[in-house]
Amino acid sequence: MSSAQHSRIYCLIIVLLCTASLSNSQCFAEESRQPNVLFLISDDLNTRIGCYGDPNVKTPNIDRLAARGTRFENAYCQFPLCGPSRNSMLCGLYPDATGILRNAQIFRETIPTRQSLSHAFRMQGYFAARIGKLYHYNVPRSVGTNGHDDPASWELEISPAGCDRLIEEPDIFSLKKGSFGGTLSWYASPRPDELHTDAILAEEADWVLDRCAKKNDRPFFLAVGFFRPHTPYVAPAKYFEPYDLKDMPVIEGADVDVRDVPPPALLSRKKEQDLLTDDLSRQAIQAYYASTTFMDAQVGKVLDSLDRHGLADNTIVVFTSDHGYHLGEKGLWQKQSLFEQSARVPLIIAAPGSSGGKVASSPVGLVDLYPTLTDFCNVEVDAEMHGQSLVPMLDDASYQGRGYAISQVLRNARKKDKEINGYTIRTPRYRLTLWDEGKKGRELYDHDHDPLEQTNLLYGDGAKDANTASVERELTNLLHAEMKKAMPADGRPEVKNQNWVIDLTNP
Ligand SMILES: [Ca+2]
Repeated sequence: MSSAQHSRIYCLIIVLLCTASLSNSQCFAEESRQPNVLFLISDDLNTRIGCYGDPNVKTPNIDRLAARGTRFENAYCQFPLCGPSRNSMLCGLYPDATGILRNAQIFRETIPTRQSLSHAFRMQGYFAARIGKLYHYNVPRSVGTNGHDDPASWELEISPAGCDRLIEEPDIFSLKKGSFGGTLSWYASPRPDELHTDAILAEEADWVLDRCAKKNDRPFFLAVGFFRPHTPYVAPAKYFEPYDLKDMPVIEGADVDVRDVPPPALLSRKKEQDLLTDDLSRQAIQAYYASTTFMDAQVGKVLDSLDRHGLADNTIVVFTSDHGYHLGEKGLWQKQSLFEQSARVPLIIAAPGSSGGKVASSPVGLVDLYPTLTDFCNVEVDAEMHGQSLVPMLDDASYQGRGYAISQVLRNARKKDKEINGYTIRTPRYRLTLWDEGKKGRELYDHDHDPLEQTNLLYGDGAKDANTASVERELTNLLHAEMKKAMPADGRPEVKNQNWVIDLTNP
């Protein structure tokens, strides 16, 4: 072989190598265009925050996220309780299809082959990490453990515990001595931010984002689940200062308000709440607000970290909560009602390349987040979805989409023969709620005239006007159609208590 032939062959090899490496780098470039996801979720946060129009509560960081994204004015959880809501949201299915209607259970016990939201991202090469509470946790006892987590959902899990869990429990005031998770309880901590669990979560998020920025060969799905303002409302004392006790809004006239409400609607009330005087109510509201502002400050640290690491331009950011929260409305506190205060959640999505400060008002659900994020990030999913993609609303906030949201709850969940199922549908104008198919009560509220849901248009046995009757009929049909879509042919999947760590070698 002549040297000319040699050099031609070398040239050919070099050209082939270059072509191969070019197509590789093009391929990487294409992959790296898949956006990252930063999924921020608060626990038990209602819409009493600045960008939702609350005049008192200070949430400058959530507000600035809203200013650069789309705020969903009418977003609803599918079940106003941690475990069922989070399983529904992270599976993209209604609770009747996940079979999870109680806390301390996970969908791997009912529908083990379902890919959770972050699991779907993992299967397409994303790095998925969890910091804090995404699935159900027994708060505060499980803080510092993985709680009722799904290991297949994450490549990395970080579950820190701060002074609120490790040191301060003996100092926390509670309506029921020694009970902090399900009972109204609060404490203005003398310790600084950085010792508290939620601040440690933000610090860990900074560490993970630093790693993602330095080693950016794969897009990431980072989920950060804050524990506040879930009870116990523990926050550093300085966050209590902006909230003067005398200014805390105590609800009056709840007894009159609920006279037209069927009894199952009020069954979330807890006995110890009879102990709440007006003064204790003010303290509870103050501590809830303080915890909200403290959590907001931690959201700010994570958003700052995203900016500092140069990741904001290619990251879609979601901020939400697992359900809303009563602070005395209807005589109720906490969650598990189907009224607006408990079913409604804050939801903000800031997508790269989208203009900010938009407000979408058509009703949407947390069940929509799975199809939205997979759609936006081009993550292929070949599975049934009960939600809709909200991507069109990120472009045009006036887009109506499906136009309604469904929530449900289970009463007497521990007494099988006394169970009552409640379902509610929220349209842009109305909320219709049926208890045991209406046999145990019906409610209809007209939000155009009654945003606080104080007049049940279906109360009493008297004749209804033609319009009310027609709205009731139309919404009942819509609700039934959606319930039918959610319920598997052979009923809710049964919970089989088992070890839910699935075989990751054959996912
Ligand atoms: Ca919760």
